[in-house]
Amino acid sequence: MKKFLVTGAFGQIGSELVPALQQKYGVENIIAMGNRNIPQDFAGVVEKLELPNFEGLKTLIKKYDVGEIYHMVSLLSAKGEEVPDLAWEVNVQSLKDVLDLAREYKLKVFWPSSIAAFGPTTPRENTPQQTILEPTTMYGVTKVAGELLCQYYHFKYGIDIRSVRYPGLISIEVEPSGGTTDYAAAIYFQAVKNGQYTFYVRPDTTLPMMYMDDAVKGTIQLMETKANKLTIHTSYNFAAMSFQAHEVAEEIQKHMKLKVDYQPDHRQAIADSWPQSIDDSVARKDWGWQHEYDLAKMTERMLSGIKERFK
Ligand code: AKB
Repeated sequence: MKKFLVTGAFGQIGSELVPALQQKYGVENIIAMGNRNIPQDFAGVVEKLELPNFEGLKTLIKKYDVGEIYHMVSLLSAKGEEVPDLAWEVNVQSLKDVLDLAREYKLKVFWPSSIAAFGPTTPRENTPQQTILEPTTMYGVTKVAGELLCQYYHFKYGIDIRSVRYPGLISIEVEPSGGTTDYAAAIYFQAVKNGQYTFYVRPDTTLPMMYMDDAVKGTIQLMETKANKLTIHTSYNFAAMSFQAHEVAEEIQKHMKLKVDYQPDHRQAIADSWPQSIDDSVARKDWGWQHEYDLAKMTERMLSGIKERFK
């Protein structure tokens, strides 16, 4: 059996995608590649490599006879504004390397885009699949460039590349860092640990969000869909729920005491440049995407999971 290579395997998505792939395809068939935060007790095949590194990646593909890559490594929006040159290198150059290797070794590729591909000129409500892409962050610029590269390689070289535009992701295993939507996950951890959270956005800030179980399920589902069903070769709109910042606090307060205050910082402008809700009907039609978690169900799961982890 050809192997699966996951780059960014120990980041927020990778940490939950890898176990799901291991369970589905066998632990020995998943190569988890990362650079930092590799857990000492990681159960599986692990490789340490910092990207971009074309030759290093090529060596791994040959060593393990890789057939599919989930290329998850990415610098997120807030971090990308601190180090825009590095964001370009990591997000775009490493994708170009993966796509060139996909040509050479006939690889199937998954690559994550984001709602950050949209910008202030995009319709903010129920943002359509095909619309204006004029992001104002370097992260968003790398996502638009990446989407177009994926589509180009698909039509020019026939490569099977699949992608979704992830909303803010909320998960128990790894707290996100360097993103704009991080508050929606951080509040759960701070609620359990300290009973207090200071938002860095206004209470009415509304963004599309998704619980990680749904994100992982949808990602694998897209990769398993027959190629002839797919009509989008840039990246699929992908959505579950949208809520205002104060609504997540109120949902947690139904379960426990939590004090919140609001001190908006530079991330507010990024949040304000993104859509508030996403029309993902094309994903639902083409490959049967359906989310399971809403805010209430996610909150129960997050609070019990975090309490269990830190007890
Ligand atoms: C971020 O906030 O930068 C990410 C994203 C929406 O892609 N979570």
